[in-house]
Amino acid sequence: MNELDALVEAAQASFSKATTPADLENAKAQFLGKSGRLTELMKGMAALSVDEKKSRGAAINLAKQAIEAALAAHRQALADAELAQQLQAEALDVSLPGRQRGQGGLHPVSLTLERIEAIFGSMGFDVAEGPEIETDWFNFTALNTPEDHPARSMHDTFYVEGGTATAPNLLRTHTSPMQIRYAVQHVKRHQAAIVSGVGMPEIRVIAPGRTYRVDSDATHSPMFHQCEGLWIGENVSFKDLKVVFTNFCRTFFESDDLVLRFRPSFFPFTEPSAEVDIQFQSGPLAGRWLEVAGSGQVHPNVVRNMGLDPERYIGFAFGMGPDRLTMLRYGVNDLRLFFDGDIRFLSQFQ
Ligand code: 2U9
Repeated sequence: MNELDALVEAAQASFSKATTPADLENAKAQFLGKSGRLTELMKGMAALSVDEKKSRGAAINLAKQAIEAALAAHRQALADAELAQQLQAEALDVSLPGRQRGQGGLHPVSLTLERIEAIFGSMGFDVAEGPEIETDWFNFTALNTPEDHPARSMHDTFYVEGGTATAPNLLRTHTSPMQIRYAVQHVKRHQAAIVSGVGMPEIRVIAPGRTYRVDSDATHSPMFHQCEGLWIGENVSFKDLKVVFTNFCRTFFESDDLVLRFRPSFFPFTEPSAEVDIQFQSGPLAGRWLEVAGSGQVHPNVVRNMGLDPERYIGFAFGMGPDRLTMLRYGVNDLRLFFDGDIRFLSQFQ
């Protein structure tokens, strides 16, 4: 094999070994670079005669073309390999199921609150929502709760910054403070009619929302929901409470096969007071008395704190726990399931 053929073969071998474009360019420099082996051969022609230059030059040129062709082929091969590798790495598995945006839905307790609002709305009740951080006045004092009442203790109530040393701010322990706020607004708006003796339109309102107490077990959560109701007018009695609440329970539980029982009780803000129990006459819960609410005739002191004369205005109030109502309606036995945020549990209510 002559010297030029050997050089072409050496170049091809060297290019073949290159696995990256940088390797290949280094290999190229060894043959075609300024002091590469082919360039050195060309320099060596200076001493030759004109005829010898012609034939030698043509031979060197052929060798150069062969090396350049080999170089181009290897450049292409490396580029092809790189593209193939990239395609492999970025390959999409089109048989994978698409990522879906899950369908959202309302929390079971929110579903209950919506039902409660719709049912009482159909009986002419407004919905009042307001602050969860309350003052001592609206949460306790206005509701006729004595200074030494156990509910005011640190064991039962979450106190927060703000307020005064003797009347600190707190997380509301019920939604009744919102009803006092609503009633005070209502009385202010209708003050002229009240003072003139014409009288105000009735107060008919429910207050749903989050409430807080220092309490935590299978049936108590430090945050829980309440929905309280208030109906104040000139001739509103326990009879109306019984009608309203019977209608509510039968609609809420979708059963007319259900009876109510009022059991004497005590709350500072109502007098007389009663627990409301219901009993299904058929179905899975039949025969057991279930406590669903507390209620009573609004205490004269509370009516006075709304800015009304208790000799003229009278009415009833009730309070219930939407969390417990949701447990009863769906047969859930642990309250904490509602607040753990486990989507497997919550999605069952959609
Ligand atoms: C005003 C005056 C009186 C609301 C009432 C209850 C009885 C009651 C409990 C039921 C279960 C709270 O959610 S629970 O833990 N509530 O027993 N609530 S009377 O009385 C009011 C409300 C507002 C202005």
